[in-house]
Amino acid sequence: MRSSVRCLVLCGLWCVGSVGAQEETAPPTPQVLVPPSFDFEDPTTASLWYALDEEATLEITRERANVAQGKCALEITYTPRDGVFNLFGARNLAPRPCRSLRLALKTQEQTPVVISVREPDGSSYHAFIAAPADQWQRVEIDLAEMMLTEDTQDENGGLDTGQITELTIADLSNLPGEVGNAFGHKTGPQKMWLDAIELSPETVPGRSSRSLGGRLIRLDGFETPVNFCLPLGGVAVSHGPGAPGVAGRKALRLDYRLGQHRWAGVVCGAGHLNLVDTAAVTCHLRSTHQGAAAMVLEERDGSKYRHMVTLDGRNEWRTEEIPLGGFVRDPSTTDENDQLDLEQLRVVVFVVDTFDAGVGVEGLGTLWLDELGFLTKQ
Ligand SMILES: [Ca+2]
Ligand SMILES: [Ca+2]
Ligand SMILES: [Ca+2]
Repeated sequence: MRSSVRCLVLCGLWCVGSVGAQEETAPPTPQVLVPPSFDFEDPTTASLWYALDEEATLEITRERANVAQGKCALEITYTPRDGVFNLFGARNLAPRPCRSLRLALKTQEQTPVVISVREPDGSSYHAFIAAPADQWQRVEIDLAEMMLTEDTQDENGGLDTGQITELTIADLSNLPGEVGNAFGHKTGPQKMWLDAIELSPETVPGRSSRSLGGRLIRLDGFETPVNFCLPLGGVAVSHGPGAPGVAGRKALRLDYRLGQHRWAGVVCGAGHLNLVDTAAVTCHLRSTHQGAAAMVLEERDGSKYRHMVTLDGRNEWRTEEIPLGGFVRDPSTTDENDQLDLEQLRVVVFVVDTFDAGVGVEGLGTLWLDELGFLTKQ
């Protein structure tokens, strides 16, 4: 069990690192700056977007179901396969003061998506999306909640939102190795549609917040219409009713199936949080079947710390509170100081061990996750 968690999270690190690495090798671009908003009503704007895969096509569609706003949208057709990274983007954006990134996104199948913005010095910040099959997602990202990719550095440690010159969107399907098995493989051509993209000066609701008199640093209450996480192991990600007695109304619903990747769950970006004086990790959990799950905290340097959580299968909400001392370093990872440093936290991974989880007659199990966050010391 341990080696599989280790491999999964290690591979996750490799994967997100590869985003930046491949961007570096992208071809040179024209000099003209373009406004950082795209409604694609002008057909020539399709040419302002590029794909790393030379066989991918980017064209304007007028098909009503594939347009989120106005009469036109960008339709990208690509075939995920070994050795090709499914990354699409626009460069040479004219920098402007902004606080949020808004876009409409639809993918043919459920897929893990990484959205990134980049400063001219190469500092890259990203956010994760679980894109559902064939549904327009109105994505609104608070730029303050994007996190620095672990393969880039930033001299001032923060995204300078007035300096963004590049925007990319990547489908993490068909990556090589174990990470490919975790994020999933697709067969045949895929389509992604983009519309109503804008780097905006307006604020948008964030997914993270504080409550309990400031003691709870909520990473995600799962109230936003879009799920800001990466699905793993073929899990179906959706919303369900939230835990009672907490502020929100919705929770993250995860439907896992036997016979797919062993570890089924989600990766949540946490690198934007200030976690000084944190004492514990907390969440609300509900599960339809007994089993085991792993909560993994990963530092920016790849050090991973894990706590195993028992799923009671009672189909009732219960609260987990895991003191930081309950997390054990994955022996396959090294850490220069051999201790968990939450100020270096990059992602939280929550995965069910489907080899050790009950399922119903159709091989399906469900769990709900809510109010994922951190408790500060008293
Ligand atoms: Ca910066
Ligand atoms: Ca909630
Ligand atoms: Ca450490």
